[in-house]
Amino acid sequence: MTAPSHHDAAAGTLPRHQLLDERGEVREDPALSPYVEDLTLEDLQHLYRSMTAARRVDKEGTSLQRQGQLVLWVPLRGQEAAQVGSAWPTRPTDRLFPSYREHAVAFERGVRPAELMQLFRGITAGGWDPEEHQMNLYTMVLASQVPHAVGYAMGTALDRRAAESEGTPPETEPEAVVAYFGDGASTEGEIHESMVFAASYDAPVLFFIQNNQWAISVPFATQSRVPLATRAAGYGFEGLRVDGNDVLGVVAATRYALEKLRAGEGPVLIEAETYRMGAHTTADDPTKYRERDEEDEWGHLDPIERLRVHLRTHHDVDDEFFETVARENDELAHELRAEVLAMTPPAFEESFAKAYAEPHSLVEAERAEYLDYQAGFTTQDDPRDTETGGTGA
Ligand SMILES: Cc1ncc(C[n+]2csc(CCOP(=O)(O)OP(=O)(O)O)c2C)c(N)n1
Ligand SMILES: [Mg+2]
Repeated sequence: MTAPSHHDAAAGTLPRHQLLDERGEVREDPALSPYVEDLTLEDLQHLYRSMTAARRVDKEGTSLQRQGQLVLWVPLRGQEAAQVGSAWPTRPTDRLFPSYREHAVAFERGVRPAELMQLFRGITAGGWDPEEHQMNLYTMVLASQVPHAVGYAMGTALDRRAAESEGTPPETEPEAVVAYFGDGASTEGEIHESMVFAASYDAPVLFFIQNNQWAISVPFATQSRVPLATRAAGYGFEGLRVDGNDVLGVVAATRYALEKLRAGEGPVLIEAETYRMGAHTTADDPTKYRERDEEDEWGHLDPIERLRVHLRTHHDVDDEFFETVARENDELAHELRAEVLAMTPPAFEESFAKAYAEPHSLVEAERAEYLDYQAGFTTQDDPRDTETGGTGA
């Protein structure tokens, strides 16, 4: 079965790369196969571990939110190959700019699941140290990270050129930048501006689009008449369309793109065609806007399942490995849960101090209003809880 595509009219204009098909069989692709030729069994097992760990953490995130322990959770289920496959080939010195669903990318960059969940528990407005992981913090404002990514990429290229002209070229490989965004975000104006600048200045930036077929309740077909990868040509750089549920295809496409960026051959766009198997967030109910048949169809294209089958049938990986990984993932999830439950959220009024670096009269007024409101309650209970909230002043 091939992936359901909403844009068959223009599909013939750009090949869709796939190296590991739905049945776990490897396909030959002259352009991309050479980029995964050196992968060892250990590498494949690492990819499998990362993808399944991310899925297990994701499941725990949803449970924790349902139990009132997280403010919100943003599920990634279905997008593990796109995320792990694109993050794994990056170097520690490369800089990544995520949206808000890139948990598996963050884990691959060494962010601990508990660090990431601090944001979703309201402990912090960030979560991890962007300098330590060379990965920016999440942003909920669609596409806002992409101009930053392009500016950062332009800056690294300029720094390098300046150092070279001064006769002090860095010994390290040129840095690459990856900007992650979704099919929905791709229609924001900032994306157009980013792509124009990136092209004009040959910025070493990879625009990595996870086309998960939905922007909350808006289907991809409404957002674009063409595969998003075809748009790159209009800006004058290369766009690749890849099966985003095929981790080998994503690794290969990303390696190819990073090599091009490091050689100073301008930006690259990758559209990874994948599927958001769960809800948009824990505040969303997808049964209201999409058909069960569609979910079932994509269920057969699961990115983890095909790697599992491949490892079993072509590398003799046995039950013991899969059982061990499952057990390790459960342990990870249990430790994560304990760590999350031990995090004490700060008092609500403290959030006012975090709006700006300097005091601001409007924020001060809001804080005073909140404290006044809170003082109207006679009990220590949360005033937002009307069951126990005192006088209701
Ligand atoms: C500038 C802006 N407009 C609207 C929203 C509301 N919003 C949040 S997520 C979302 C859909 C995004 O879809 P997509 O880019 O495909 O990413 P996905 O959630 O599918 O990963 C929208 C419209 C927002 N966060 N920011
Ligand atoms: Mg989307």
